[in-house]
Amino acid sequence: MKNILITGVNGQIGSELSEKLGALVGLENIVGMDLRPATPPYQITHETVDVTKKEALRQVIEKYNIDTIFHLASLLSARGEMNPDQTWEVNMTGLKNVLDLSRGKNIKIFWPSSIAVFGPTSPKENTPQNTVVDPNTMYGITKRAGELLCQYYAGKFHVDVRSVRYPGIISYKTEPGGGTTDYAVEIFYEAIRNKIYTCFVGGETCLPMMYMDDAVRSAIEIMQADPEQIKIRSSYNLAAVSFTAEELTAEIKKNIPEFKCNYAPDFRQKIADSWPKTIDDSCARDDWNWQHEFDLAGITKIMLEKLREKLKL
Ligand code: AKB
Repeated sequence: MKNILITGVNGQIGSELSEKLGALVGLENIVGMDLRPATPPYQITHETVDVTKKEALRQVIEKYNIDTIFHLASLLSARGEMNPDQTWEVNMTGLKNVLDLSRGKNIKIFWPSSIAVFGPTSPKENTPQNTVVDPNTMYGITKRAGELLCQYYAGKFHVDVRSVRYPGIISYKTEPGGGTTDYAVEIFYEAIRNKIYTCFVGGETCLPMMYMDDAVRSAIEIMQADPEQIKIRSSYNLAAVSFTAEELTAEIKKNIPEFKCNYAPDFRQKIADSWPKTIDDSCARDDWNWQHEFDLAGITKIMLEKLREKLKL
């Protein structure tokens, strides 16, 4: 990892991954790429380029002599349902461009998949690494197809591509956009600002979640692992904690007793119901020693503390 390109750098994960990687290899060795211009503070070189434009992407890779790509640019599940065509285009063409341009070039790739690869008939509890995958959102379909594409390029063209199936990611720096698990971030903002939140999934909805620091560390650790440790070239199940919206509310109430959460499920409920409640990530734990750090209490404490600072409340 000498010259790193991060696509989708302005997004929830990209903005934090760039900081962590900067501390590791030097900010001068990181290029951020996004559809949108750079967001302040301008710490790294930025290229405003669309991942679906292969020639423009090639120029960025060549200009900076890129040897590692964290390919994060993607549309998420809820937004994806509003524009399935664009979701296919960004998620599939973008990934195929990155894989094609890395063939024969010794470029290592990290690409995030998601629990969205699972669907209505996948087991819901302790969902195994290998099981029924029948996604019913365009986002989930692109993630599953993307996993198979990664596995194919690794096998046929020896592209060193590594991937994890992220759960919902909770963070305070950059807000997520367009995901089904976004309620688990929005709830903290509203608890602090207004002490009331209307949650778009029901209180009983249980989904796997992870704090951003764990998510970023998993990406770096899987990329630092020896190639022999990476036995799965589609994507690894990855887990930290699972909790219901009600359990999250109860944890926030320990800190803000007057906080009230109402539940008004919308179209995202069906998506949430199709996803696992808990995940078996023993392959990641066995193969490259994955371990999460943050539990629900830890996530709640840090989110409330950091958001109070950020919102000056
Ligand atoms: C989403 O909700 O779409 C994402 C995901 C679980 O991949 N956060």
